Amino acid sequence: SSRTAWWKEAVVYEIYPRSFNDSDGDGIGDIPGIVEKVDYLDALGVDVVWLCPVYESPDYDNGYDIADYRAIHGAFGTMADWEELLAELHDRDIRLIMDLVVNHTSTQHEWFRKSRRRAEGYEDYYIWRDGTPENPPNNWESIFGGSAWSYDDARGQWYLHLFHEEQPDLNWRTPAVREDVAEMMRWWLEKGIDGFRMDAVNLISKAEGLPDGDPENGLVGEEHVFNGPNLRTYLRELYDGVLSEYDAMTVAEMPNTDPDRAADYLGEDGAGLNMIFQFEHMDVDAGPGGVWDLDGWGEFHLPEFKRVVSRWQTELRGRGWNSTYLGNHDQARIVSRYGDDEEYHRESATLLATFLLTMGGTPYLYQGDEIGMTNVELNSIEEIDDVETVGAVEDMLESGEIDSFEEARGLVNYTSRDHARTPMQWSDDEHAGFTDGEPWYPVNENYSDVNVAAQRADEDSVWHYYRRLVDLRHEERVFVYGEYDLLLPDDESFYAYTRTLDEEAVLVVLNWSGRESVFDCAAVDTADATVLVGNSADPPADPQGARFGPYEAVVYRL
Ligand code: TEU
Repeated sequence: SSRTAWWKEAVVYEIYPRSFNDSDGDGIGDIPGIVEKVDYLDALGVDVVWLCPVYESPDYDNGYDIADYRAIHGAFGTMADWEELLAELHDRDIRLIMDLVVNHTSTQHEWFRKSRRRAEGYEDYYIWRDGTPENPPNNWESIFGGSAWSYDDARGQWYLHLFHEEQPDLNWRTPAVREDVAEMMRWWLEKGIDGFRMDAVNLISKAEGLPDGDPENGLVGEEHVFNGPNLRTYLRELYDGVLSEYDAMTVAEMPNTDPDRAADYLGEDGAGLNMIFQFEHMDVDAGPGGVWDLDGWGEFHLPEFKRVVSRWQTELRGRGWNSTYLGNHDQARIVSRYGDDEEYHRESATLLATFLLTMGGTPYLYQGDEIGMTNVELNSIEEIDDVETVGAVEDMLESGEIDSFEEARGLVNYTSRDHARTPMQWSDDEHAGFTDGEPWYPVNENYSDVNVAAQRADEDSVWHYYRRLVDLRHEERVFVYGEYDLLLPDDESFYAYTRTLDEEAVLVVLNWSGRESVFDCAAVDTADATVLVGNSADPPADPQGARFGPYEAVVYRL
């Protein structure tokens, strides 16, 4: 759609508060720590901060198990701290979106405590089913491993949890649940926030009758839990009842969603969502059984990646707005996964920046990627913190798929969410300047080389390149509103595309490989090309027939 909107023009920066900046020396990042870094965000030039959950939580899943939607987690600070953060961001014209986690709560939420004892009005707040403690109601699996059902002795029934057992799924068929969620959203919007990132929200509508899933599926039950029968209605209800009254943006996290479904949820003609996070490009380097499949992981096939990204770019055209991301708090570090975190660290980190900031759709940057933070080495099960990774490894051990951690180690080191959650590397001071105490999770050992202070002092750094690309996106509307056209779809080295808006056209040439490669593309006329930006000292003036170095990335005006 060519209609303009602030959230289409924005660059979003995601903060994982636990690992961003610790102000009080307890080793856990906190909200005053973010306030200290608001000028940093301003210097980078981002327009919106997406703040991962900062609500009261027992932290089985680092805040994605919420005990009170309207209280700030003590380790992160107070509501007054949060209000100060909002004010400081708004003073710099940076907007704030909050994480909305409403597929499930914590077992410690008062709704669950009431539901567990069948308090009047709360009986059906969660998905309870009869059965004996030996026989769960169906064969569905949890995304975090094991069965999706836990037996609750207090109530004498099973409850459904698509994630950890401490994350019971809310029952969206109960109107009071939907009303409570809507009221809570309004409460935050009235506090002045600018929107929501909606966590795992395409799981909220389960198939009628909760039928058994096909046991052959990667996640047993998946066909009955994603994009369920009432999803569009529930989302539309939130839009009509609350969101439509505010100048707020929404981005809905939706694994297992294709462009046709997405179009049905997006925009005023759909369910009112502004954007979704789709996951198809996250599966390109996974095995057929998903990201925890021991066979086939780590095989990144560039033509397949281009096909997936391009399908979203072209199929949503005129039907909905895209989002662009490579990394976040649930994914391995992008330079380790899609680039080369050793020999071509700077080149590949800046190539990925070029992709993120010149693609169609709103770009989402994850903390630390702007300095090229890398994966760590996980050498034993004890070094894993992430509940998903622990569950996946336990499943493999229990099923006999592996006999020891050693056999899953390669996959864990490729995939674990822990990689994204090591503390932010601010400087070469002790603990990378993240904390004066002991960090809750170890700092990546490479912090003396890879850190913000060093990169801000070096004009050629990854950080300065990100900053320049953010500026460029703000200056040239073609990067926001231009049409996308893929070139050389089958090429194994180049990802190249044009963006076109009225009379303006740009060409992006990414040599997405560790090889020198010659660009040769009859489909584009480069006679008048001029370099807008590039990640090398001496980018080819005319790309046609030119040799591009490993991970060289150049943007041309045509
Ligand atoms: O993630 C939902 C989700 O589908 C993830 O399980 C994701 O697919 C997986 O981690 C990729 O390996 C959201 C949050 O982003 C995540 O941090 C939470 O753990 C999860 O919901 C439960 O709230």
